[in-house]
Amino acid sequence: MNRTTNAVIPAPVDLEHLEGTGLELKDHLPVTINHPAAHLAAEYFAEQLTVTTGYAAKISETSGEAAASGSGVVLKLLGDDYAPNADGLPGIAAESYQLTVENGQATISADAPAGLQHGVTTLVHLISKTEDAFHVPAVKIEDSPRYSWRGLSVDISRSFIPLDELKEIVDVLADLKYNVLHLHLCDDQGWRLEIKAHPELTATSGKTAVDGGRSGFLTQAEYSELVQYAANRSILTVPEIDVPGHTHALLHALPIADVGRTAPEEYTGIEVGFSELRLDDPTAVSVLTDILIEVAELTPGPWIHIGGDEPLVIPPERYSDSVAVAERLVQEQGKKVIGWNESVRGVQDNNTLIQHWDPRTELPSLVAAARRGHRVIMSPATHVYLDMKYTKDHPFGQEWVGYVEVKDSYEWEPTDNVPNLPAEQIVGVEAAIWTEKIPSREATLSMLLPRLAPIAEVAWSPQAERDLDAIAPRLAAQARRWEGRNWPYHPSPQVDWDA
Ligand code: TNX
Repeated sequence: MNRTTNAVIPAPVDLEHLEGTGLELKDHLPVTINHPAAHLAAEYFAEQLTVTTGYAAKISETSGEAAASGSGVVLKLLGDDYAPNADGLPGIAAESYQLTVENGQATISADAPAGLQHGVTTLVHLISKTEDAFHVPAVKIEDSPRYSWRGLSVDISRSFIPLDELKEIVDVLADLKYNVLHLHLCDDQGWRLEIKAHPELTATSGKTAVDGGRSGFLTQAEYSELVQYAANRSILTVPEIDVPGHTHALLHALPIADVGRTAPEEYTGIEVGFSELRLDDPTAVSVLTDILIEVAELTPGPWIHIGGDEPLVIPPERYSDSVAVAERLVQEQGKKVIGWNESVRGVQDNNTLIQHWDPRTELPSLVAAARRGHRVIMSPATHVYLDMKYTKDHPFGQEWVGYVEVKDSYEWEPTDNVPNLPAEQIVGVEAAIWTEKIPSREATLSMLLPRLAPIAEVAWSPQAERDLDAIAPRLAAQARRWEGRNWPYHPSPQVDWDA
């Protein structure tokens, strides 16, 4: 078998090899679209074609049913309603696509632009180099995602990640059909989003980071540029303003330390759970409101994440009340709420989404919350915390939950990760990268890759007995493309990268 004929990650629902010739790629490859709304996907393909092969694409639009003749790529948009669903996502039907490659032509059809984008991504994954030509084999693929929410949470507080690198992470996400970029914008060690009502937040806490590492912040213009860049790749941005804990950087920057539980010195260590913004205090509530007004205005998607994790020093009742306040303040800005596990102790609205992360605690309360109607994002640290070291001697990352090798990120099943959690309440899967011990672009990308690929498959592909052998050869094939794109990955010994 030519493994490159089946190199696609995440694995499609159905892939059938066809007789006959596939598609030979060449410079000025014709790409024909049937509708202006297919243009973004065509441009995305053109970009990927160039980075993969060096060839340019020639995009043209034909009206109605007319399809291009001769050799090339045809994108057919079949539907006309592309409005996002109530979660701000395209939804399963809109992300589905069909791809046929046969006799010199690749045809992708989908109801919505998101489906076309996934189709062209699959086409790019199928490209293989034979001697000196680039070739796509003859195949027929029918594909649609298992879960509608497939995300990555990125901590830019502990170590800052500048706009260009965040865009690169978005490129990696798009390449694996992820559709949510969750930004952890503030924590004890740094504040990373410009807030016009309180410029001190970034003027002071934009300058700090763990261990004097990478600091900085996103201006509002940069944040909007990132949100748009992601949206152009069918990726929704979810900002997180973590309260009431993880708030030392805010308390350090603003003269309201008396409504906090920590001293005003900067904090650059990696302890968690020691800070508190007192949301029983009107000044603190008004500052948080100012912040949420701007975050809501800047964010087209429906969600704001309120964090709520690790309230280790906060009296239980005050913690629950604070979470309820934060939930209400976000809703007052017209947004829906997400909180980490612990927030189930305070949230009032069953529509609030709960993000499961901690395998050690909160499991019964999480199950109870799901039974009350809360939907759940699955981010079990043991499988999807990509700040965990691969092995003991790995130079980057932490190990509080253990080591997360490629196999661990692949061989797990969202529906049986938390005993008794009703499967129908699971909205999807989100990986996370915390940056206490991830100080550079190289470190970040090599923690993400390859592990983001198996996790993408858990979230996208049909439920299956997963074992590493099923994905290892495809990881090796995709790694060639990662090299071509200068995306560093960790060459885990669990995979034969020369296969
Ligand atoms: C737990 S995950 C945290 C973060 C840390 C992370 C390190 C979560 C909701 N809280 O504050 O950065 O562990 O792995």
